[in-house]
Amino acid sequence: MNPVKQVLLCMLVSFAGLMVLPSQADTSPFMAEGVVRKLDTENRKITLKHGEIKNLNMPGMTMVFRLQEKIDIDQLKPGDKVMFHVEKLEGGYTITDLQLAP
Ligand SMILES: [Cu+2]
Repeated sequence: MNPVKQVLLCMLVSFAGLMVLPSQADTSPFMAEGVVRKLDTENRKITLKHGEIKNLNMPGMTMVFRLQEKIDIDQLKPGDKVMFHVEKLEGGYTITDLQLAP
């Protein structure tokens, strides 16, 4: 390969990298891993043993979260593995997205 082609290829690869990386970081909210320990259907609270929650700077632990209205608590049972997104909102740590882990 001649040097000019090499430089052009290098620029192309760098440009492609710039296009891809920021969109990945911005569009997908951080999903933490957890295991359901306890469910409080009446108060919409869930006890999870969770892994690191990067967006909250929280290490792994077992704790209680509130569940946002849109999450169907009836689909969950103790022992289920889940992926979830949590935010610190007024009233405490609130799960805004939750899916059963594959
Ligand atoms: Cu925690």
